[in-house]
Amino acid sequence: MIKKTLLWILALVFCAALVACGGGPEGGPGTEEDTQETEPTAPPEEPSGETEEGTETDVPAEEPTVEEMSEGEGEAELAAQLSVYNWADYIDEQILADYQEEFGVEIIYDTFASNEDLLAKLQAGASGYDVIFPSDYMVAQMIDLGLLAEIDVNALSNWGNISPTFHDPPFDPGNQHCVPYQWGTTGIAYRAGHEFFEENTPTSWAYLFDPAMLEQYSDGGINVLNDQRELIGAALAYLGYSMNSQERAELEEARDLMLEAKPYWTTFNSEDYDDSLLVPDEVVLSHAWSGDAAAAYYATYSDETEDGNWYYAIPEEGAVRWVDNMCITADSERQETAMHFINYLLDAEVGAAITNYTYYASPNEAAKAFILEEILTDEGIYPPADVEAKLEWLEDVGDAIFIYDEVWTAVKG
Ligand code: N2P
Repeated sequence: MIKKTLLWILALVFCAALVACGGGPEGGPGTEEDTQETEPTAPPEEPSGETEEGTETDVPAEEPTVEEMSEGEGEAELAAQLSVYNWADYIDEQILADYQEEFGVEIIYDTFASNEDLLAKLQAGASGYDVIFPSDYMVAQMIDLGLLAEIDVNALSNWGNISPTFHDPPFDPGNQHCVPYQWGTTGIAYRAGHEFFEENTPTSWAYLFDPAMLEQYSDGGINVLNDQRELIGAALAYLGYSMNSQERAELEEARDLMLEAKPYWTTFNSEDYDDSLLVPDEVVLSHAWSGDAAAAYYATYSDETEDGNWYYAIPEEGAVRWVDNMCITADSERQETAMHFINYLLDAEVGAAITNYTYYASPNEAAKAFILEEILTDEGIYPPADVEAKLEWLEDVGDAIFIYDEVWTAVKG
């Protein structure tokens, strides 16, 4: 298992190296010496592909028919509705409207803030959700708990669009339950042009946890992810421990570190980067997922200054790399429709429309032809190999999860 995990990580590092070295234009951001700071260099432009709008999702005539896209032979029996539960700001809702219009399936769409919130919803029973989007470690937990339906990826005509790098992940051997949706990293977003950050780049978790550091800019507001594995993981990394530590002493040290930093934090929020937090400048620094930070950069980009207001850094002590997945709940009564919908999101142009909206990296290889060049070459979104080497996956920590719960309750209390 460990060997397989290593192989998977190596394969991903290799793939990312290809993107950084060969995927972008020569002389692009991948040539910078200091790769910690990942300031994007240009605003997005329309891709040169056939799509006019990032959200164009028409299925071309040669695409498989509804029947071919469904699991078995004969007509796909699509349900009248499908209930989808996803992370906040994680799809252009136009894509849902397009699907609805094309196939006559009403999408009931709802969002969650963390893997743990999603798990709690499912464990409460009768959630009614058909398609959900857990991260890697949570997929493993959910498989163990029997919360996910088994799927046959070979029944998905668009499965071949997914890069082989993402096939057969350690958290879901053989992709027996889920297919990858988007991937990214977790780091620090900070305000460009802020006096303190002009002189100091937040390339350490000290910027989130060291009171002496925090004192210098916390009056501008600081946000941390409202996410127990992410925040505890960052504290563990800062202390030099594994982000998957199962040691009580290490986790308690992380708790104490967070309790000392907490008075300087303004909010615990993972969902409102656009509406509050970053874009309207409610904070000056935030623990953040890569795509949300990049989206804030592009949303605040000015042609005049040729810059956005938000930069993103991956701390040198190490950071999380994650992949979110599309899975069907074990108690879904609309599994065929769920498969049909997942297959739709795996389409190359739809996959690109997702990334062109979320600014997260896509596991969909075929989508790359339609993804904005600025995204493909943005090191904050597709990190270069030396940054990749510092990233760690969150894993299912088994019974130690109870210590994480305890620590989280103490920190949030
Ligand atoms: C997007 C949420 C990203 C999910 N707002 C991180 N796993």
